[in-house]
Amino acid sequence: RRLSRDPATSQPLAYLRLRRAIRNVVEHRDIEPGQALPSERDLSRLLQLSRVTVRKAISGLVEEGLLNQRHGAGTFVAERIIKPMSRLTSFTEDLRARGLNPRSEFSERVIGEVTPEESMALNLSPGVLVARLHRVRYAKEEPLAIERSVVPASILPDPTIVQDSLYQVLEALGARPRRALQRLRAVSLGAQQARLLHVPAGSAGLNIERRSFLDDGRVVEFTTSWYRGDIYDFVAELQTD
Ligand code: 16G
Repeated sequence: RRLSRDPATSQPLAYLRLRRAIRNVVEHRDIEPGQALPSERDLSRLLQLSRVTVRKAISGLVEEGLLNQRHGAGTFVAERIIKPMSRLTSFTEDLRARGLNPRSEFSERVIGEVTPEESMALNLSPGVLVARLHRVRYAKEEPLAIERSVVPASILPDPTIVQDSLYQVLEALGARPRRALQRLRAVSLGAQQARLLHVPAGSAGLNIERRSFLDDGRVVEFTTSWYRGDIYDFVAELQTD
């Protein structure tokens, strides 16, 4: 944190301020998805910032998945939803950052006994109680994903308190996930899932399993999701050993 501040003024550095300003523009949809940002040169002239500062701010937002760069064509607000794989964020946070209003429709919010599969995933003994949430997740009227979350009832005793964001509720309970393991695989969506997601049966989807952990190593969620393949891009930065 200290490194990101100007030691003389203790103000956030210029590129971080610009990054926040552009993030605000995207969040408020002052520039719509698919539309271009002013060129690097125009931004630097307009804002009296160096090209290096502008470039640094933009490349940070490209990494976050909010902006796209097309070689020679410029920088655009991302149209598809680009999810960096190395960040442990929630659906609600991802959508809000894009100026989209997240909403959930629950078909299940109950307490029940853990199944054998869940007890393995959550590291729980047989017979223990878990909270189960089953919902379709929307941006405004558009369904984007189906999600089934299982959380130990010792952490979430009353699943009906989750109205929008599971992670916000967990945070309020002092159990915000800190680390997660995630597996993705390509699937073709069955008739029922396709109907819920408003896409033709057989459309491409991403089946994602996430197990999230607390600092003390307890598993806090086991979530299985079906994300629409026509909307989501999952990206990761790779490094050599
Ligand atoms: C994301 C997570 C899911 C988590 C949910 C919480 C993926 C593939 N899955 O959808 O595991 O439970 O966010 O979102 O990213 P919420 O706080 O908005 O309920």
